[in-house]
Amino acid sequence: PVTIHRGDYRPPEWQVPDIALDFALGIDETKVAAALSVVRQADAPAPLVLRGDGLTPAAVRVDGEVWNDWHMDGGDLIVDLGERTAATVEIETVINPAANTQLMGLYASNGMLCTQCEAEGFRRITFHPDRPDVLSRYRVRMEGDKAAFPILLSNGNCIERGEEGSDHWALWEDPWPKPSYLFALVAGDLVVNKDSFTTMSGRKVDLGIWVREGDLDRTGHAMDALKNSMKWDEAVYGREYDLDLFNIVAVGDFNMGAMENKGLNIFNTRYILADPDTATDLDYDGVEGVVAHEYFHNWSGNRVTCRDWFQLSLKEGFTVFRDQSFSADMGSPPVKRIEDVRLLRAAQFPEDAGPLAHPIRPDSFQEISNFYTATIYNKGAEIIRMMATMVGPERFRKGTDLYFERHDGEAATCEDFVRAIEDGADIDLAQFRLWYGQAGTPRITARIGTDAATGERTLHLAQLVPPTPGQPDKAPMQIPLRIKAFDLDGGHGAEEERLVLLDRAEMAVPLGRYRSRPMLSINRGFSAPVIVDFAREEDELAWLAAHDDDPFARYEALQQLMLDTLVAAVSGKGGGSGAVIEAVAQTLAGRTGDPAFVAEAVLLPSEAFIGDQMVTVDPDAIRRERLALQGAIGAALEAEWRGVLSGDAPAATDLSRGAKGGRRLRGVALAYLAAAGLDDAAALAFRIFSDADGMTERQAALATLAHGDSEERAHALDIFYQRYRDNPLVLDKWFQVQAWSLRPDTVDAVKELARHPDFTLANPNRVRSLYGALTGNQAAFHRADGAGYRLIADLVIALDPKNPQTAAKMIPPLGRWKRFDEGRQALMRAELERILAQRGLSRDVTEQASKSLA
Ligand code: HT7
Ligand code: ZN
Repeated sequence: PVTIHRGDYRPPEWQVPDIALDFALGIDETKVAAALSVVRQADAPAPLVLRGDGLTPAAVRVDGEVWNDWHMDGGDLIVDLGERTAATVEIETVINPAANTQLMGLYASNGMLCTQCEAEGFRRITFHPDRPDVLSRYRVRMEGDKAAFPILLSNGNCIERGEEGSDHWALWEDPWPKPSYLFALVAGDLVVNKDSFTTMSGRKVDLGIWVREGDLDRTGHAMDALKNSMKWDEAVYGREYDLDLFNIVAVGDFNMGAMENKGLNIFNTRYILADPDTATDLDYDGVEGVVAHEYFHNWSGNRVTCRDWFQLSLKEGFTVFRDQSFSADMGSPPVKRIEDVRLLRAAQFPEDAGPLAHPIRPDSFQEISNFYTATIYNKGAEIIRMMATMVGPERFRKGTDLYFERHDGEAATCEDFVRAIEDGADIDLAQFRLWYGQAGTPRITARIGTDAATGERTLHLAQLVPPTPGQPDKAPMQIPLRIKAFDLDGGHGAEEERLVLLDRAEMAVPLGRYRSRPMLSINRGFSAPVIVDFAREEDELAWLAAHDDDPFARYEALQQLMLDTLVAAVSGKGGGSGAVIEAVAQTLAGRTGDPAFVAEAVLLPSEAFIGDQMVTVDPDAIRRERLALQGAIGAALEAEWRGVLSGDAPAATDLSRGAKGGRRLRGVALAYLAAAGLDDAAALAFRIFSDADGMTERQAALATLAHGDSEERAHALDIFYQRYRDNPLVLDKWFQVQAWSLRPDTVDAVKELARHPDFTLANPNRVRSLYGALTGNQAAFHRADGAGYRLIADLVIALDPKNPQTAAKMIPPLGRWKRFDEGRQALMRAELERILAQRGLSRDVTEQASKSLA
């Protein structure tokens, strides 16, 4: 495969200011006639390179004449336009949406036609430069059978429509120039939830959420989220929507979460459909967050787009930061921060520590689809967050205002963003820029020193950015650390939080005079995406868990206490669980304040996160010790957990913060009681399952039962299946809870479930719900005999010819082999080699598997 390098970027030789597309729609055959008005940018004659993937040109015309000066270069169409500096190039292609199992380009999903063009899907529809720095105004005519496709949608505004026999057609025009990756088209039998929003300048925008008949009453939450997002972006960033129409369409077969096409977002149904009976509170939050994310792209991504795909984090990191801030404002800021950090640690830290590590602005890639990663998205968001932390909200807003003003209508770079923040917020980010180029999670060691004569305390900080593939040596970064040193003796007066900018390999920070060692709260709010090594005694962590005034820091202290206990137990140096039980009890005692926070804080660290603390991960010991600690906490605090569960659950229709938090804590309480092995645990879980009036309680109880081997387990799984077998999103949950199970036979169960009549490789949600859940189940996936690895490799091999993008996403867990014992290492490598030995492997899987072996 060819490697593309960031340094090789050259501006386009031809621009395409206008493009007219004419679609004659059919499920197995769609004819596309494209007319590209092209304008040469280069001084000297240059061939027009139009990218194509699986296309054959049925006809080529230039300025209305049949044209023969063209040839194919691989899949691309090269048109020789001689001395011309401008021309209209017309090309006809024919595509088969029904055969498009990759779900890129124009494809059929459940009888409807839809598109996915980011990153390089447009070239599967028609020949085009298909690069984000070529921006065009689009005029799209679509025609098709009225009965099959009663609804015809594209970007912008519908300016004309008409009928011809059994066909009808629509003409759409988008006034805003856009790159091809933002093009979209939908044709199908859909119903709409209509609403409107009046923008800050008083313009009325028509809103529509389009779904299948029968799904309409599950679109209310998405609509509320959309209107809240539009309002929030005006209030917080001064960004107003810029078309008279904003449509969202939900499709069942989708490779990712959603897509921000201009004026016509296309969503995975998972992030649109929600009602209390079928969606959990977390699903509701997911809908809100993704609707916001896609809407925010209208400015951070569409109005200001990316120059090339190496700049992907310019739109994704910034937009994730924006959607995180929005969700925090809509709910509980500390809980949202905990969730975001937990995700970063679960998905991004391992990526940064493994063979696929890359900076948020990568230097090279083979297949761009492989770079829609937690690093680009979530670490990218952390890097924007650090800039916001360093300058504060007002100056940050000045910076973003300047960014939008300077680059509106342009294809920009990460460097453009940093420069706008520098100029608008008045800050020097010269050293901070290293975050864009250096991969790896910085490790900070912290130590408190004392001057015995004066009582003066000093915080000694040292940073190390670990080597990553292709980057053996790293320079020290600029790392903003929010710190506070509490004085337990009261001699120090009121402590202030401080922002320390660690910008050298080593640094000493004077703390002041403290009679006894201060309680140091460091990286409060997770102000930097780093790992802090700071040895603290149990009692210090317990004090911070109970008293720190930063809720995130309280959560961190309790997690660290749990982590230290678990790591010690796994390495055979366990000192008992008393301190953890005591700290959990204390936290639980404050549950009336914010039950969602308490629920997060008392959760044990995941098996994977415990493994990340170890030199060699021992999945079986981690499973054993984690279950033991969970059981001990469950038993010791049985009365408290029962207290949480006593009384009725909040009504499922109550989506207030308190009700959601209450349900979350009830789920945690049930899990602790079950882990304690109490005689009535299965019966209790089954009763909660049966009495539940909504999916949050029902799924939590089912997941708890799924870990065990009670009669109630089989019964509940059967009831759930029978009730929801016709609802694909809920059926995904049925597959998922079984693949998450802590039972020792989970790999065999997953193998069996893959043969279930409702399992299909054609639907990415279903694949993720079964196999994705398995790779997240550490002890199952890493079963010592390699059965988990074999299953995933078999999946990759079977899925690659159908959907290489989804297949490639399953590989990274196999690439973490260096972290395991020799036996597992050999088994994991053997599966990666087996994948690579397949003939006709996609570029996506080849890149991921070969890099994973390195
Ligand atoms: N910007 C969107 C990316 C996306 C995508 C990328 C590759 C293949 C399929 C895809 N679907 C959507 C999603 C987002 O970040 O908003
Ligand atoms: Zn995005």
